[in-house]
Amino acid sequence: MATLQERFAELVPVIRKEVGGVLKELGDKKISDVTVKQAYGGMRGVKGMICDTSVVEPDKGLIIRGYPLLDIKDLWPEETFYLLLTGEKPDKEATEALQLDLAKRSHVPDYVWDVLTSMPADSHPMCMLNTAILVMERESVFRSWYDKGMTKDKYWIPTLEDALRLLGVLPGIAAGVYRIRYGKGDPIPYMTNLDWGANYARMLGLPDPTGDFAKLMRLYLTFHSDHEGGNVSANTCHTVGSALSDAFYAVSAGLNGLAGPLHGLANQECLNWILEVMDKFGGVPSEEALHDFAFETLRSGKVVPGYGHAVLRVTDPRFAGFNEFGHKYLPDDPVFMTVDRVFKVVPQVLKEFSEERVKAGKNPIANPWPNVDAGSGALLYHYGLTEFAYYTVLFSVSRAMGMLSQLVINRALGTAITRPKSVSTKWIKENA
Ligand code: CMX
Repeated sequence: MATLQERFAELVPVIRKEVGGVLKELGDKKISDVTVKQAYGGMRGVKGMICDTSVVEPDKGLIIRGYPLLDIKDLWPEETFYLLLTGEKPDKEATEALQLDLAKRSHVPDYVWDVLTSMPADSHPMCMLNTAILVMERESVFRSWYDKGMTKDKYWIPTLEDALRLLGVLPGIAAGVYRIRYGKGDPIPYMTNLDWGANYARMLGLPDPTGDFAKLMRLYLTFHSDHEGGNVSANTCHTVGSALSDAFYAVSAGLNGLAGPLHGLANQECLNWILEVMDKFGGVPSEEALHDFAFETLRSGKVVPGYGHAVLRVTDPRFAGFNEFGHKYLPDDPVFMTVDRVFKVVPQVLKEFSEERVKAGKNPIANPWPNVDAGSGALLYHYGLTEFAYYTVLFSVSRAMGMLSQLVINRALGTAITRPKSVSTKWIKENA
């Protein structure tokens, strides 16, 4: 089977023709209306952008290139990247070629370590990761070709090269951030004969005698890779990339959005909340205790992290997949048992609290079910990754695959610079 680069090169004329045809035939059709509430409300539900890598169905969750996530949960992350970009699962030969391509690009330059080791000791791991990505921007092949002069039809070629460089180097940087930030010793180099996910697990330096942690990392990296185009990280990466900022700028921008507590940072908040409950009740709490603690959290004006979603209206299949992993590999772990019990109790609490909110004239909580962040932390904690401020970095390495595949596709299609029209409150009052 063709390498990723060869296959995507074959597909570029095909997708250009397809999109050209769609635009010619359907260009003037209407696909969405926008209410005033949506304009003020984060454009929720407004159909105003295209993403072909994945879709999120409210009642099904993530579907990558037509495959419901749980049907492809055994794909390794690099295979997932191939699928995201081309719409096809790679065979063994194409996977190995991609693994080699990533390994060839995995060397972290010394200047990155110099910058990271000179950052203040209390820097957030997400800030360290993003700083490292930005200092590597000088390596952008896209910027170098652009500065020399390049025709638009070639934009995707150096963008794919930047994407591979970033994906090659990200596990090493991310693992290095962990080791530097938490005093775990020198960064560990990438091993060429090991897959991408297992490499990341190994470079973190945590003991993994059974290889189960590497299995978790592969699952984790596939699960977090993409969630269609409108979420904060993907949408931000897309917007910044649409200005022809290179992949280093665009991915870093997206990850800065992922660092927000309502988005990717929720996974650190989530485990924090679980440990707080366990601390308060001296171990795995009873369902009654959890019920009361969840209400206490909500009444104090805080969110229950890991629950709710802007699009989903069912249990996130990513949560379900992690939950299955927990039941298989660590059923007796007290943190996992607490997460599992929270899953039994919190949806009902959120439903009740939502009714209270509605009676008080507030918005209902649209989705009381767990999202991806509710379950992953307990699994990482079990394998010794106990520094939960680090968890969003793991999410970032994975999400880079989705953002980069979307970026490369958009470069191939020559997608226009993002520029929606904003209106003023005065305009709304006069015109709505
Ligand atoms: N706990 C408490 N209140 C919640 C809630 C939760 N888990 N989920 C939603 N609500 C509240 C919202 O804060 C909002 O309140 P206001 O109207 O007073 O602002 C109200 O319910 C309506 O929100 P919604 O329509 O149900 O959800 P949104 O699309 O506005 O927000 C999300 C979605 C994820 C930000 C929200 O559910 C939330 O804050 N969840 C907790 C944080 C979290 O888990 N984030 C991770 C999401 C996954 C990811 O992107 O990585």
